[in-house]
Amino acid sequence: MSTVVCWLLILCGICGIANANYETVCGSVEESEYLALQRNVDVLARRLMSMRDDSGAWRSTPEALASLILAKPDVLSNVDASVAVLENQATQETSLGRFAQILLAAKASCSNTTNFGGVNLAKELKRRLNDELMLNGTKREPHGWYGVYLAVGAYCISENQSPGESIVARVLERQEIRNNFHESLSADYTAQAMIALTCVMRVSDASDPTLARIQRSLHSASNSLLTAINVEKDNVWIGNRYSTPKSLIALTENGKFANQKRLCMKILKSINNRPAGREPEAALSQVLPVLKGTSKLQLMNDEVDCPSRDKSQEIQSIDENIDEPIPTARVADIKIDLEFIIKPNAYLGGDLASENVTHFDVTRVPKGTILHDTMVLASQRELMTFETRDTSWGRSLVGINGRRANRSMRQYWSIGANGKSIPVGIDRFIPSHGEKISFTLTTWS
Ligand code: B12
Repeated sequence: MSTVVCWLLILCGICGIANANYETVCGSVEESEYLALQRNVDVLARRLMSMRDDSGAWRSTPEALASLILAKPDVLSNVDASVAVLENQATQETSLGRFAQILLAAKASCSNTTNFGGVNLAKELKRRLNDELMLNGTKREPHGWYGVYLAVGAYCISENQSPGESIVARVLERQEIRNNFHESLSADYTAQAMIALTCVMRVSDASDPTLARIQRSLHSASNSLLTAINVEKDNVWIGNRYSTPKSLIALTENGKFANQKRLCMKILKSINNRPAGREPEAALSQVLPVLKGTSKLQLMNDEVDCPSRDKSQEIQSIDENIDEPIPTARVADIKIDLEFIIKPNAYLGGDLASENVTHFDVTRVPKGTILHDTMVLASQRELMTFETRDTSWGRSLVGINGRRANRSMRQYWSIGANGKSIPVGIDRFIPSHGEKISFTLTTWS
C-alpha cells in the first residue's frame, strides 16, 4: 500500500473516531454543534431538577425521572426518593397512560419491575390494557388512544415482547380505519403510536403475520409526520414545537432522516433554540432526551446505563431562577370577549335545551395579561367563576360557572381564540385586543 493511501486511511480513521464521539439523533456532527446541545441539556436538566419537591416528586414524576435518567446530567441525584414516589403511585389509582409511564421509569431506574411497591408492573399493565380495549370478549372504545399507545410502547420496551397480537391489531385498525392515529392529524398521537409500533416491529420475528402490516403502518405514519413539517420564522417543527421532540425520535428511529441530515439538524437546532424559561415541566421532560440523543426505545435490551442509586444523598435543592419575566407593562388596556359554550355532543343524554351560550364582556385588561389572570379579573367582576387543576403542563381548566368537565365521560373544556384552538394553556396564553376567547365544553375522541 502506498504511503499516501496509508495516511488517508489513518486520517479517516481519526475523523471517524472523532465524529463517533459527537453522536446526535441526526447522526454524527461537529464538536461545536454537539457542545451547544450538551450545554442546553445541562441548563434544562437543572431547571427540571429545580421543579422536584422535597419528597422527590414532580407533577409528573415518571416522565421527569425517565427523561433525566436518559439524559444522564450530573445534576441528577437521589433517584431513590423519586423511585419511592413512583412505588407509591403504582399502588394508587392512575390512568392507563400514567401507569405505562411508571413502568418505563421503573425500568429506566433499573428497579425490579416484577415487584415494584408490591406490584408486577408489566403484568398489571397488560391486564389494564386488555380491560381498556375489551369488555366481556367484545371490542370497546378506550378512554383515550394516547394512553393505549403509551401502554403498548411501555410494555414492549420493558418486556422486549409484544403485548399480544389482538392488542397490536387494535392499534393498527385504528390507523387503517381513520388513515391516521387521530382525527386531527395530531403529530403527538402519530409519533406516540409509531414509537410503540417500532418496538413491536423490532421484537417480532419474520414469520409474524402482523409484521408486514406493522411495517406498512409505520411507513404511512412516517409520511404523515413528514407532511406535518412546517417552517415558523427560523424554526422547523413537526406539527408544532411541542410535538416536535417525540416526532423527531419516531422518524429517526425509523431511519427517515438518513438521507436528510441537514433537515434533521435544523429540527434539532429548533428544539435546542427554545429558551428554557417559563417552559412547563412536561415540555422539559420531553425535550431533554432528544437533545442528549437518547430515546426510550434504547431501554429495550437494557441499552441505557443504570443511574446511581446512592441512598445516603440528601435531596439537593436547586434554585434556578431563569424565568423570563411575564410582561407587566401597562401600555394600554385592551378589551377581550369571553364566551362560554356547551357543545351538544358533550352530554350523553343530558338536557341541553336549558344551556345557553353566555357572553362576558371583559374590558380594561392590561395589555400582556395572561388568560388565567384575565379570567381572575372577570371573576372579581363577578362575570364568571372557574376551577383549575395543576398538571405537568401547567394549569388545566376543569370547570366554568360550576360546570365541571367529567373526565370519565371524556369531557374537557377546549379553549379557542377567534375560532382557533389556543396552542398553550391558560397560564401561558396572552390574549390580544379585541380577541374573542371561547370556552367550549366538548368531548375528546
Ligand atoms: C391527550 C392530550 C389532551 C387530551 C387529554 C385527555 C385525554 N385524552 O386523555 C385533551 C383533549 C383533554 C387535551 C386538551 C388540551 N390540550 Co392537550 N395534549 C394531549 C397530549 C396529546 C397527550 C397528554 C397525555 O395524555 N399525556 C400522558 C398522560 C399519562 O400524562 P398526564 O400528565 O396525565 O396528561 C394529562 C395532562 O397532559 C392534561 N393535559 C392535556 N393537554 C393539556 C394541555 C394543557 C395546557 C394542560 C395544562 C394540561 C393538559 O391531560 C392529560 C390527561 O389527564 C399532549 C401531547 C404531549 N406532547 O404531551 C397534548 C398537549 C399537552 N395539549 C396541549 C394543548 C394546547 C391542549 C389545550 C390547551 C388545547 C385547547 N386549546 O383547548 C387543551 C387543554 C385545555 C384546558 N382545559 O386547560 C399542548 C400543550 C402545549 C403547552 N405548552 O401548553 C400539547 C403539548 C399538544 C401540543 N403538541 O401542542 N389534551
